[in-house]
Amino acid sequence: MKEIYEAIERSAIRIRHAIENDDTGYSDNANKTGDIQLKLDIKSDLIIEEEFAKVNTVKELASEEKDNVEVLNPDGRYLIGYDPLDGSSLADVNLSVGSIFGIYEDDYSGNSLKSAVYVVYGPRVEMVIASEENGVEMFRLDSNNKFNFIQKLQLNERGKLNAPGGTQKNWEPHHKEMIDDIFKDGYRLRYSGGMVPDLHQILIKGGGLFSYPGTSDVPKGKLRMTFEVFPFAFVFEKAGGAATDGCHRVLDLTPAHIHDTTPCFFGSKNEVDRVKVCYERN
Ligand code: P6P
Repeated sequence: MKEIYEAIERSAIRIRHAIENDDTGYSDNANKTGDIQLKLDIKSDLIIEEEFAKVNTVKELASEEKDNVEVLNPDGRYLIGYDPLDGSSLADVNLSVGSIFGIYEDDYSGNSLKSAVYVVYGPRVEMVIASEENGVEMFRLDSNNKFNFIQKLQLNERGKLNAPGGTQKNWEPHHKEMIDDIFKDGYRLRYSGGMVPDLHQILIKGGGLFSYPGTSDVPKGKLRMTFEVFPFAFVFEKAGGAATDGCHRVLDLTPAHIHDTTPCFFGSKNEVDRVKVCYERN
């Protein structure tokens, strides 16, 4: 697994340089889920592909920016599901963006995850690794391009932040009532439109709720299981929190296709329980 983390570190250093120096404009292509690809999306995906090609234990890559999986080493052990630059459109307004990696064995189901990593490209570049062995560890890039361990991340039983995603006019009534009630309890709104910094903030601040629900126009939600939802569900569970689709533990789900999406809620246990009570009633 160490050589996988090192490939992610090398990729993060190169992607950070691309964010700071390259064109943030749109390409002429769209990905499988219909997002018009930014030149940075394509560049970041290429960088990650190049770095993982050096790792013999990686069997195949499944990228949000590619229709199908790409086989690297038929005898490899791990499958990597990743979003090379999540929230990339925020780069041209100088907001934080991120890369997300799920490290799977055998298949891309939630319970096949063995580790999850994300990188936040913000005022500082930080990498978070979640594993069975070590829980959730945060590292920060220094001026010598070295990632140094900073702290373990652990969620409280309940928090103070609320990050409500999705188009509000299309929220189901029970979802809107739940979100309003959470704000009535004094939670603070923290939502940038970037899943990686928004979830990182909840982890660092000790808790709260991030939600991207199914809506009347997009019942299965926007966020992709393989590349985004499963890796963060793994991180939140290892940090003492939870992740649900409203009714099920997210990591108990299995996508029919690697680009499948799901409604998703990540947070401290108290907040995720609140979601389940609300959704089981409706
Ligand atoms: P909306 C970014 O495009 C992304 O995939 C996630 O990073 C983010 O949480 C979500 O979409 C934001 O979506 O509909 O609020 O713009």
